[in-house]
Amino acid sequence: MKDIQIKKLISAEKKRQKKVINLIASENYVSKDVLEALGSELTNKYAEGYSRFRYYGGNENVDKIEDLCKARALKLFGLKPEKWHVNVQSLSGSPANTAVYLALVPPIVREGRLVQQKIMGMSLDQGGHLTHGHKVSATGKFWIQVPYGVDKDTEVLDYANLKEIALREKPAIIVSGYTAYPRIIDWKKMREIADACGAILMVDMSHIAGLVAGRAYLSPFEYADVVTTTVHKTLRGPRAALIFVRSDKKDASGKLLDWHKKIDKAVFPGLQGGPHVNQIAAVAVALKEASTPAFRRYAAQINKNAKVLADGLANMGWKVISGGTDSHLILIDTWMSGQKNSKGAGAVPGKIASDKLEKMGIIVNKNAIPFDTRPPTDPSGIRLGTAAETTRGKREKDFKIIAKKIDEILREAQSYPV
Ligand code: DSN
Repeated sequence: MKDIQIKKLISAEKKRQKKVINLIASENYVSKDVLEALGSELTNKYAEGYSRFRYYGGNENVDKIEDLCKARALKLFGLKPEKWHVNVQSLSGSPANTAVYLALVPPIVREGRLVQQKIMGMSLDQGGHLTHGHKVSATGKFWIQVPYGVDKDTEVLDYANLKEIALREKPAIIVSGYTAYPRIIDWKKMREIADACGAILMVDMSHIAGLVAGRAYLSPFEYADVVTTTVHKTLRGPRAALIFVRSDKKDASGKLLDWHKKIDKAVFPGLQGGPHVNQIAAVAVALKEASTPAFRRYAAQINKNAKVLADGLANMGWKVISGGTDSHLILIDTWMSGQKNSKGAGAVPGKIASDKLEKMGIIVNKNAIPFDTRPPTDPSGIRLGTAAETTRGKREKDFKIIAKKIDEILREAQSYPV
């Protein structure tokens, strides 16, 4: 590379990534093949439109790449093309979720007034995502969020309470799948709740997509109407998103709803112009990698490692939200309302916890815990994930050591005034 400044910075970042223990739950390390596709000549190509319906010439190779990517996406999750459609053009998770709302529950102008529809989504501070209707996101400005959360005592979903909210508020769409929820989600119950109030059921499986692909987490496809996912978390692909949607759904009169056509239109030309073709090729590569037996072993190992990390920290006195994990993700209350427990662990605000860990080479993110009393800029906890370090070959014995290191660093941090 001739640009020395950027070359040096890329090389510094490469070194940083190698040196640290990366426990960011939403990050991973892609293969050389994924990087090669991302850095290919495909980045030069404009391809507005979809396969065989493009607004630019010269797309004979691009059409094949997009078709292959779509076929691999459906195959990986065991979906029949007569029942499911997939859009592979969304640039990332937030635009993908916005495209779903725009397509299926759009704001309507009635008698000159904007009528906003309701998205029932988990609150950000309970583990939801900004695009599940939070007020600072466009999804909370053009739609009305009906928030829900976890049970205060168990810190897991209370489906009876969710049903009550749904029946009272009658949302147009219910979003399940979260960014800071470590436990199994009962998709069947979510389907029952959506049916009870006549809502569309959307699952945002961004965090767990790799686990679903690797059969290490229950698949939502049997129950959901729409499934969105980013590709760059447990699925270990490039930064990108996929939208899966049922194409065979009919209305009460038996007419096809054509949700897939609406979704495609919402992505392009609704929200974006030309797709990033290099990214689509890299997604295709990652999807092929995720269909191998080696990836299944990887997904199983992510879960095993997460359990060891959660148990290790719990045994050393740290409060693990919900008491454990069924995925790659762990939420730790480092603050415990300012108290230390009988094992002397606690009373480290999330920001200090994250900063101190980073100084010692362990990268995490500070995170709100359910019913947090501290501000989002310095919440009560940290979020950990095992996907990235599992890619680098770490096993249970390594995560026992990592738990011990985290405990040591946080205990030292307890002695700093807050
Ligand atoms: N930022 C992602 C995460 O860390 O979960 C979600 O967008």
